[in-house]
Amino acid sequence: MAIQWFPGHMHLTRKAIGERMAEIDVVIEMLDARLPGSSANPMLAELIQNKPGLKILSKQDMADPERTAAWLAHYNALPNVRALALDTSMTSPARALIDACHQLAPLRGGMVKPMRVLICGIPNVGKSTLINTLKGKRAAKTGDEAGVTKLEQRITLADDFYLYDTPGVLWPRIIVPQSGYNLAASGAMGVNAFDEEEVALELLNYLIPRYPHAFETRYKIKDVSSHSDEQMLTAIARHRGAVQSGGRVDTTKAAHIVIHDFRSGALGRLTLETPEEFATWLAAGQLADAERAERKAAREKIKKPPRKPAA
Ligand SMILES: Nc1nc2c(ncn2[C@@H]2O[C@H](COP(=O)(O)OP(=O)(O)OP(=O)(O)O)[C@@H](O)[C@H]2O)c(=O)[nH]1
Ligand SMILES: [Mg+2]
Repeated sequence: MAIQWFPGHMHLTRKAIGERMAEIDVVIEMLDARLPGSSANPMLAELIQNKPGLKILSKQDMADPERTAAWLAHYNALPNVRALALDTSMTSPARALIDACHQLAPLRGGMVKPMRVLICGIPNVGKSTLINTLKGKRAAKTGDEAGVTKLEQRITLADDFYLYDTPGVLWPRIIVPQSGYNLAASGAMGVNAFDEEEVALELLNYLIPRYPHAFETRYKIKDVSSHSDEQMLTAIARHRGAVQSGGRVDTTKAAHIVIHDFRSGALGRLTLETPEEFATWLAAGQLADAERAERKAAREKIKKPPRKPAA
């Protein structure tokens, strides 16, 4: 089943970002380095129009370094796009972002024409953490759950440099099923939007063939590649003592553990997609979406037969 999450405040944020855009010089889109393609908002291109854009891959300290390098090369090869990877809590690398903004909007700066930068991205990606790191203190509230920032907030970094923190937004329809799972795994969605067991099984399905040692080390299970995903979940439950009375293993609890370990980095540095994989998923998602639209149009045609011309 496809996972979707678009609560009402996201509609309002989308509208607020659109209205603010006229007075913004650089737009920073924060992507999760473990799922760059899936965490990119397809609505953003239309919102930011022709503004210079900077992509920040956050949480690079938890992502596979080789894959982060591949994603950066992919973005930096695109026209008018610059990309940097950061651990958003580290001060000196975060300051590279200020230089990048000045390069992208060289005519801005000074009291008369202050630099105005808007930071947007999916929930829980690290927008507020980055702002606090740049500001050097807790200017914005942060937290390990989706939807911590509720209202847009302006932070003055220097007399001539303003940053706008925005609440995280997703988009009304996620057409790539893998993106739905990856977003749920990353913590971008509310806990009631998805089934943890389904998301954990998808995580195991993708990660075990690519990072078998991470699972062997973390859960002390030998030869993980010979296990099915369901068997892995059961083995993890046993390893963690998630066994109910009567000896039944608690796979719901094991699913929660897997997701938690992925989010906290306890499984090591892992990335859920490569640029090539994401391009394939996106093409399939777009095709399925076009077919869905066609079927819907055909159904509506049957429902509403054309009116007979007036006699
Ligand atoms: N390891 C690591 N954790 C990070 C990084 N950036 C943010 N986090 C953690 O991710 C969680 C979410 O961070 P926030 O800054 O609140 O995220 P946000 O994008 O402002 O989220 P919303 O306001 O909900 O949209 C927090 O627990 C942060 O400590 C990073 O670069 N590395
Ligand atoms: Mg926030």
